[in-house]
Amino acid sequence: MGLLEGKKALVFGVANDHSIAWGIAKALHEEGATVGFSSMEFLLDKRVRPLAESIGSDFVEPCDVQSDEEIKRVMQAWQARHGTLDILVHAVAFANRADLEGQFVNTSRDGFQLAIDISAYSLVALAREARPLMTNGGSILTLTYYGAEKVVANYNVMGVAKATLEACVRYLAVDLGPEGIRVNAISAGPIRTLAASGVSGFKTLHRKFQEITPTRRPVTIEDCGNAARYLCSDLSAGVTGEVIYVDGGYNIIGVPNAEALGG
Ligand code: 1JT
Repeated sequence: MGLLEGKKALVFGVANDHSIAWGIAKALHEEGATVGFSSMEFLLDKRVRPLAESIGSDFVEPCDVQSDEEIKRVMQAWQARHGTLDILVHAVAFANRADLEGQFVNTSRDGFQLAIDISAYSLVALAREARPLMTNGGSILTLTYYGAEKVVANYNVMGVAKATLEACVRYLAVDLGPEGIRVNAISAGPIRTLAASGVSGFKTLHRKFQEITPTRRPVTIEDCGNAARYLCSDLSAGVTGEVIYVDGGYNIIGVPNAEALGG
């Protein structure tokens, strides 16, 4: 019997089969959860619907997370179909490509607001609308990255957005905790997703990561899915407001050994 038998999960942010959100959705399904999907409209027919169907799901709704109305509409559609919600996965982020290279000091006001609105505020808005459906408590899970806490070259405004997101996780955990709703984040090592592809410096970062991280292998979307089995089930009933690293131990390293540095 799965850890999530009878649970209902809604996953925001699948783009394709390389998405961390897809790794998480697969794992939740394997544990017995019913899984629905919401992503940007242009991704749905070609990418998301076939993936959803492969795990027996026909709840696939478009959502622009910058719109409160669209978020409300998706939650209403979920309520009409499933009544209640147990698990909310937020795997959504965006920044202008131009803001993910060069100096952070050059980030425009618009670029800054855009990154924070889509990557951090959207968690608050989704949590607020999901809350009334989580009548039996629940688990809210988001995705972050090490660039939130230490400076990672080129991550720039996304680092600030992820720092904001991690603080939102803590404040939401306090607001929703009394209702049995837990809120946590997975801080994943670099994974070659659609979001990461083409970002300047990502390829090098991905290669260097494997040489330095204690496990000496890349982090996979299945690794993230496995952490999600724990964070979305009662196994983690005593855990909320946390950032859980799925990074092969990268974050514990102060100075890597000479071998890892390449000489
Ligand atoms: C976004 C993008 C959020 C890439 C992201 C992300 N979170 C992690 N990555 C991968 C990454 C990107 C850079 C990096 C290290 C990891 C792109 C679209 C917007 C949202 O720095 C070298 C830039």
